[in-house]
Amino acid sequence: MVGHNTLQQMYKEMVTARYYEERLQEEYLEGKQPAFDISAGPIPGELHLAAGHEASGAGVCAHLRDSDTVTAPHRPHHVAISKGVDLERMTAEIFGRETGLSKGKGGHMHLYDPEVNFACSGIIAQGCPPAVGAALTAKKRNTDDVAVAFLGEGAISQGAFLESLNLAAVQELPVVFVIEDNDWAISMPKERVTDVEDGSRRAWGFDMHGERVDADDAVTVYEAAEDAIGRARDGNGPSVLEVQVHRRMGHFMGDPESYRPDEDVERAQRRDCITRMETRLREHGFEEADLEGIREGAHERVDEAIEWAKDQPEPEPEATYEDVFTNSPDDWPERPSREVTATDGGEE
Ligand SMILES: Cc1ncc(C[n+]2csc(CCOP(=O)(O)OP(=O)(O)O)c2C)c(N)n1
Ligand SMILES: [Mg+2]
Repeated sequence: MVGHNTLQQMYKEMVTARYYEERLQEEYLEGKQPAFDISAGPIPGELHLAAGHEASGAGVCAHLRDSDTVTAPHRPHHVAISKGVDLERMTAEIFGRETGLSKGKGGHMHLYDPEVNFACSGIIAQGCPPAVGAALTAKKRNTDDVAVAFLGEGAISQGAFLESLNLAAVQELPVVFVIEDNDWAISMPKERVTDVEDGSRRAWGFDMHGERVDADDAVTVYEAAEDAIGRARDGNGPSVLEVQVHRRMGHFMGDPESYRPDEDVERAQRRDCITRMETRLREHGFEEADLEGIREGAHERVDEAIEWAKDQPEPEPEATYEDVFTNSPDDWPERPSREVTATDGGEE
């Protein structure tokens, strides 16, 4: 059963993530018009928004602590916020500033916060092997930490995902794979890339537990994740959880979505997980003023983080090659010359 404080916390994270992306959207569009120029403005490059996915991040991460590992894909903001990634430094990273999580060199798809063991990547399913590695580490070290890998339904046929499932199953690792099914992989509808309607069934081929949450509801996600993460933490092995979410936006900012039927866009707008969460909160006795108070607090926090980030310095051009290799080639030590002795290859 979900408690009062958890409900409040999940709602706070969801409205923080939604408003954060609304603000990013405004900032992103600055300078990119009238002809869309992806490299212009304060946030150059691609931007993938996760509006409509918030229930998944909040419901899953409610069971996690800082020492648990989370990996996310290219649509990471809601998960990062729910995992407790530093909002100021994350924002500075997205704006390419020196004080960003990766000194402004990673951008919005490559956020990394070792304080809370969070990382994401633009390569789909790429987060699965590192999550398995983190789970293996936890098991070898005898901690009860767990790892969670988020991925999209478009990534469930990737080798990285399937091989990760196999290793996790064989080694009984404390890892949960969370598939966010938003029905689309860029412009490709789900049914054109897989015949499996319920992606959590991928688990069955590895004799692993798999479950799908169909409701656009953070509380239902919370309950399903409680089982999956509890199972992992108690040493009872991995599982797959698929969560139905909705992509309220284009694949990335600037996507004209000409491939997408109007009814699908309308459905995503109608089935809003935040509206659903507000109904849940009212059922649990929250008043409108409580909800308004949570929203206001979240908006204030976001506005502050964005203002702070925009004030941060940009990295010096000379810093471009720093942290790319462990050392710059100029610093590499002289290689000791190695005597190469010919062998006849068969004396013994
Ligand atoms: C290995 C790899 N192949 C292709 C791409 C290009 N790509 C970026 S996002 C994407 C679709 C992802 O769809 P899904 O996993 O469902 O996530 P969603 O965007 O719907 O959240 C693809 C194919 C990539 N980033 N990585
Ligand atoms: Mg998808």
